[in-house]
Amino acid sequence: MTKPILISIAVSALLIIGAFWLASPSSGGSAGVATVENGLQIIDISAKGGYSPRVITAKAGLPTRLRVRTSGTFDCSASLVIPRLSYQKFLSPSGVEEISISPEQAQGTMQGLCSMGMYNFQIRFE
Ligand SMILES: [Cu+2]
Repeated sequence: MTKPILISIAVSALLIIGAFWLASPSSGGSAGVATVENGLQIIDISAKGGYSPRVITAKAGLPTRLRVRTSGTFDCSASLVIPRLSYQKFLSPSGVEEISISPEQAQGTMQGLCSMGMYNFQIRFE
């Protein structure tokens, strides 16, 4: 094989490895983590064209406050449903909605979705 061919193979191998690295979930910024302040666990989610982050890892059994931020949200992600909490509300287009989750409710996987079920997010209490 000639040298240019070897170089182009090496370059494309690096590009493929780089693409996999960029696509891996840990560097994608799609997963969220809850923070704990004075014993109260806080989870921040933004709602606009879907929910972000889509997956949040939180501690189980802590009093938790879910803060859903809307900012010019005129799509259906403002129509929020959390079945486990029997929560259903049409959020204002801009603002922060605070939803309390009791230690008893903060167990397992809690799912939130838009009223049509096209967008969703998951809180994993571990
Ligand atoms: Cu929807």
